[in-house]
Amino acid sequence: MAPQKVTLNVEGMSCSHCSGMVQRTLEEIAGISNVSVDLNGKKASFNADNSKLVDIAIKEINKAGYKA
Ligand SMILES: [Cu+2]
Repeated sequence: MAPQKVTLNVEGMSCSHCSGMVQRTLEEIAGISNVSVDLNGKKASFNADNSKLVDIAIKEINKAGYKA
């Protein structure tokens, strides 16, 4: 199965520190790759090996203090 390309809206990022946090949070999740975070566009994009990882990504972003 090919990884699915996912884009999430992320609220609460106000500077490059914030987008860096979201970036690292996503990169730490096994099965998620090609992470890119768009601070100005308030989006995070990545490849997910399965759809469960999308729920995990949302949970982890929210846990880090941002709103996906
Ligand atoms: Cu910040």
